[in-house]
Amino acid sequence: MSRQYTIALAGNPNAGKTSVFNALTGARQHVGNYPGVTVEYKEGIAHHQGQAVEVVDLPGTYSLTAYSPEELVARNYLIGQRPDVVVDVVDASNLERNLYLAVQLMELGVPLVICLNMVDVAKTRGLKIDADKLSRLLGVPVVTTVARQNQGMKELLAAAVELAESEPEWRPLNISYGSDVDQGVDEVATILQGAQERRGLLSARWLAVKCLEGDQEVIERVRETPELAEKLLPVCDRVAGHIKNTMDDNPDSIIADYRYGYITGITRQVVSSEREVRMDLSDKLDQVLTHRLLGPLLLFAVLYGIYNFVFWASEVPVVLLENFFGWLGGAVEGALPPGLLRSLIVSGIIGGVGGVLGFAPLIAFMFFAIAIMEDSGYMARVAYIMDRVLRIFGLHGNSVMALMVGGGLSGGCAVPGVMATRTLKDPKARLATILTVPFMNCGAKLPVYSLLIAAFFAHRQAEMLFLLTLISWGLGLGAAKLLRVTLLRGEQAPFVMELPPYRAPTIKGLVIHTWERTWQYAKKAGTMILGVSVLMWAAMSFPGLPQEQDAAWQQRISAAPSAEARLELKSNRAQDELAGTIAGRAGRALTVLTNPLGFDWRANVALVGGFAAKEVIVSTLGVAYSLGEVDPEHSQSLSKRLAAEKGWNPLKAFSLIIFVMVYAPCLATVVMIRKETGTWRWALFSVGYNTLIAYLLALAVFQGGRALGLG
Ligand code: BGO
Repeated sequence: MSRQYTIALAGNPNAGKTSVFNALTGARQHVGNYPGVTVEYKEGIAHHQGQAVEVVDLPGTYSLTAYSPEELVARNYLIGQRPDVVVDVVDASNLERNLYLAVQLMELGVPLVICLNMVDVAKTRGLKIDADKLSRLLGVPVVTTVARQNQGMKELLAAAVELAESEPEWRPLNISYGSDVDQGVDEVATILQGAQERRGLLSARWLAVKCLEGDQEVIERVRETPELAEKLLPVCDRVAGHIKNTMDDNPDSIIADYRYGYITGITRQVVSSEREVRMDLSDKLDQVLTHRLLGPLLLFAVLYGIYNFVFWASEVPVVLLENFFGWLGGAVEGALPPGLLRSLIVSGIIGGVGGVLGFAPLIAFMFFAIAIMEDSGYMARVAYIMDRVLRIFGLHGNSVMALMVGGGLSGGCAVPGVMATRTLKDPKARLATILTVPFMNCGAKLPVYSLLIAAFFAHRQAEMLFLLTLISWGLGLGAAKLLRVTLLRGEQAPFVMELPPYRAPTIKGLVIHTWERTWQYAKKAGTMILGVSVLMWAAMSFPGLPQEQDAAWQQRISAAPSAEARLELKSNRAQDELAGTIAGRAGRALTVLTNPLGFDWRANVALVGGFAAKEVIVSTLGVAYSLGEVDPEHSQSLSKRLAAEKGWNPLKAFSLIIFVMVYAPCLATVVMIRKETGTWRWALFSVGYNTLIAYLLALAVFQGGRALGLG
């Protein structure tokens, strides 16, 4: 005989919990008090097909915080006693508010059945609720009932027993609370992860959320282990302070907003009303911004506006910075004697890092625009709008966030993009999303585009970047669809799009968000990019010209009839020297493959370096072309140099842009894909998959363009 199951009844006050309890247990009830508190405790026995089931009536609560004794009693009972199933009695006529508790129960991870009660009242109010869809979206059984008339009670008990019989694991629901809180939660959860014995069976993430909500009960428990408290509490304070600074609100209210955002995402899909419903400002804005037709049109207009704004605002600072690095290079050139050291500083360090840092204003303005979209809540709407499109390509609604973070709006980064796929429950859709993220235009590709756009499409800068955004989405989605109909074929699971209420972003929050991300970019330029840039410089400087060859060049140069001819010869000598270096030889060896795409050996060298980090493409081109430069008096920016260079033209530039957009993800992303998929197989697959597609596309662009007489 199977053991006796325990079902705990939870619910908001007045949702009909007592009525459900009475209907299930009849007169077989026992009333007492929870130890130490004056909260009443009721339990009884229900019968399902001759099987006795214990039913425990928890105190009525709106939430699972530690603010009131009732909530604490309910929570501690669930955590301490771990009932087999929790039935949450939900008032269908007040669904949005009642689901708040349901979401919290799901975040805790309890095996849940929703009792959708008072459907009669909902009906008289003109509300229609699609219970099946609600069940699919939440991923839990939903049973409609009218407890007062005993309707649906048998079905409810059967659903609860069936779930108990499957001996379900606790599966905590992870919802996103916005990027600031999510990052904080991850940081705190990582510390808690190591402290298994203090967590008991609770998930580190749940405890982390509670710590950030300032939950006194959980914080007291942490304090019982002084070493843990010492590490954890200062981090919690710092994260809470940061959130307060950027969002001008406490973490607990932001978290509550996002829970309601999750609920709104559900109710929008399952509730329809025959009558006029009262709308707040968020609802009214959503009527326009998430409208089926208007929404996408406005989104396009917003994106287009952003690109125009970014180029307009960054034009002067980018030129100033470029000039500054040009001047700095010239000054060092004048101050140091010719030789390896001068070459290292001017070409390797200033040319390489300066080339990347020069784009910092552009990146900063892009981050500023992204911060406005994120902080206002519009980014969540973008996800909502894009969701319908994504489903066609076999991706998930939640994929949007990962793709956005990964550079869906130029300026993201694939590493957090790949990490952001963790909210996706469907493994195949998640894998497809992970493999699609590297197609997006991350912030590291932006300098490459900007360089080539400035050199070859100077009159259409914003339009070009807008076009590249559309192309990257198109290619990413196409590649995802290809995976979903071949290697990753399978059904799609339903999902919920969060719609948190709109907020007016604060200037302080926008500045902090912009600064944090720009600083990350600058730091990368100063460390990783600097290292790779010096390495690439070395590869492009050694072994240098053999002595007799050099002597022959010097002889020709000194015998040159005019200053102009001398300059030309000097330039040829520098190119000759470069071509003989380690990088030059590697680049030349690759030309067999890349000639049909229009790339010369210097572009090849840059592309190989770009595998370390895409910014390195710009810095390597900077080094390659500044090494070739022999006239420090007339030092030009790299884009001008490329525009004037023989063999470069708009078609070649476009072919290179497409290749850079798609080819192998950078090293950091490959490592992250390995981490998130748990195998090198997918990480290596993404290198091969992307490079192959990149090759075929660039080939089509270059050869197609040539056939059309474009280059
Ligand atoms: C009174 N439909 C309708 N229409 N009403 C329901 C349903 C349902 O499905 N389920 C419960 N109710 P509790 P909590 C009442 O008591 O179970 C009614 O707090 C009244 N009482 O009958 O107590 C239920 O345990 C006088 O209504 O909820 C009860 O969760 C006039 O919802 C109320 C009208 O149910 C709350 C109603 C003296």
